[in-house]
Amino acid sequence: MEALLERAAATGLEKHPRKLNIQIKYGTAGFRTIANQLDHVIYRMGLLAVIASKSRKATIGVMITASHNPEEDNGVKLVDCHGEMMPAIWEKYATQLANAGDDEIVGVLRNILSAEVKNPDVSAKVIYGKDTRPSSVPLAQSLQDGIVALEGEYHDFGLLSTPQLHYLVVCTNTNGAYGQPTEEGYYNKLSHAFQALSKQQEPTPCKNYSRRLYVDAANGVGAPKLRSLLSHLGGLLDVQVFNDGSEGRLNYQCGADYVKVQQKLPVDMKVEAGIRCASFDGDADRIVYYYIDQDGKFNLLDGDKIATLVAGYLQELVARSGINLNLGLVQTAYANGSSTEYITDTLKVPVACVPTGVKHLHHKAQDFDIGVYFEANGHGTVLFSDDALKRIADSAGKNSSLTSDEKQAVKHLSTVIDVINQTVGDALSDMLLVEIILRTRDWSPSDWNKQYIDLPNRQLKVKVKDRNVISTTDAERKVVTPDGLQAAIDTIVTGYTKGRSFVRPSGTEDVVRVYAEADTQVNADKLAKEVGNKVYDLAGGIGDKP
Ligand code: G16
Repeated sequence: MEALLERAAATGLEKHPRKLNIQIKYGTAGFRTIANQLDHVIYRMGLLAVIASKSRKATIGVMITASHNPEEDNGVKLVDCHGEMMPAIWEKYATQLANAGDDEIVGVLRNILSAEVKNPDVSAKVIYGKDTRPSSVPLAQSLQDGIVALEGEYHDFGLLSTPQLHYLVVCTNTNGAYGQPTEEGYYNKLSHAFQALSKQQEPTPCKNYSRRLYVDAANGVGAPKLRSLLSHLGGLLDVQVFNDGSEGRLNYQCGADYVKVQQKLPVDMKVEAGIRCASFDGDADRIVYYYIDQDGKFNLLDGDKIATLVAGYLQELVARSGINLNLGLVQTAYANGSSTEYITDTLKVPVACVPTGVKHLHHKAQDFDIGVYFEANGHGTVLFSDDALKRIADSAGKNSSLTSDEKQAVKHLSTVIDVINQTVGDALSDMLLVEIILRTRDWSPSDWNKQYIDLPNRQLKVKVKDRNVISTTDAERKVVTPDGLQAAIDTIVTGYTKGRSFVRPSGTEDVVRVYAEADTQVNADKLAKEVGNKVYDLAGGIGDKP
């Protein structure tokens, strides 16, 4: 192995040297920065993925994407053998390896191997995919070079959405028990379940729900993947795709992040009142919905609204099925205060708050038989524990002892599981889930929206010299450093009715994020600005003040 490590380091030095002495950190969703700084990082992630595969004795996934970031950025994240993010210790290894000098690589690799791998001779397999950024093509080659350098086996799946890669990792490692480990297998699993659910509901005529949906694909990989999915749906949805990448730039004035943060329509999307619209992000792992009402007003149905829709539906199915399953919902500090109140007081579903990032939400959702998790930005899914799956399957098996309503509920429940990509938040799968629920409820977007009224809110980004001077606690709701910032935020917030605000360093962009909500939009905007200015003053702001 030692000779292999030496050779891998030599290949790195020759073909993928570390050209800039810039430190990079494995953040919320892997490494993300300007694409031209990532060549050596991605080569080294190829090396690390091989070691991770040897450690797990299973297939590891790697996704090349910077998701919602601008087109000139790129990124890489590793997907562990169960389809989850890598544990914290591996994030530490990734950071060490990415920042090591070219002459230090062998030492770092040797340490990781000795800590994590019992038998270095065991074979390794890595599967990977990439988004539509032009820089993803050469970076995928760098990754492949890294895998090959440590003699790992690889499968290049080409263009994929991030959730498709997670799905493929799980299918591969469960030998097909979760689904066929192919892109076609993914479409088949989702579409068969969607069609079955639609049939189970027939012949209920819909007065308010319409099959018509406009989707903004952020000029990203979601566009071709959505079209492939639609070709499997037998016309059950009538979808018009906007921002499909044929003209505009990735995520530029479009996509889930733009629509959520700006609270307005993507550019170039002409929308008639009442039409249900959705936006994906650049790698199709997030979705938000919205519509224009009869007064011409834009209405956002974000991750919180999706979470409450899904939790309410599943809770009802569970109750009707007579199976004793506990259902919980996981949010982050960005969740609108009204959504948390609605979940707690109206749905009466237990709700937990965790720090931003899929790994935190996914992990917490595993505490429940059925764990629904969603970030307000539209990233989320539903997890069913093994025990819950078994009990639902058992119930479906003893069909004859159930009432007809119980039978129907169990049937819906066991079918809806397959519409959901449990491996990670997935715009395509979430879209199908939302559509099936809206159709079941016969709800228009405004029927959905009026379940609770969002508190007006605003998000801002503040540029600072070093965003790591801000540290937080209490699921990111309180600042620990720099000194005096939290006290200042507390004082500002007391001046606003229903005021709430927090700040945190982003893990995907070089900014500090500010969130504020209050009784009116004017006040939410004012509060965000005041807090943003405080961040600028106390945390080393640079450039324009908010
Ligand atoms: C990633 C993560 C999300 C997170 C988002 C923003 O999303 O997967 O969990 O909410 O980044 O993170 P931050 O506020 O730390 O920049 P995506 O869609 O960009 O992969």
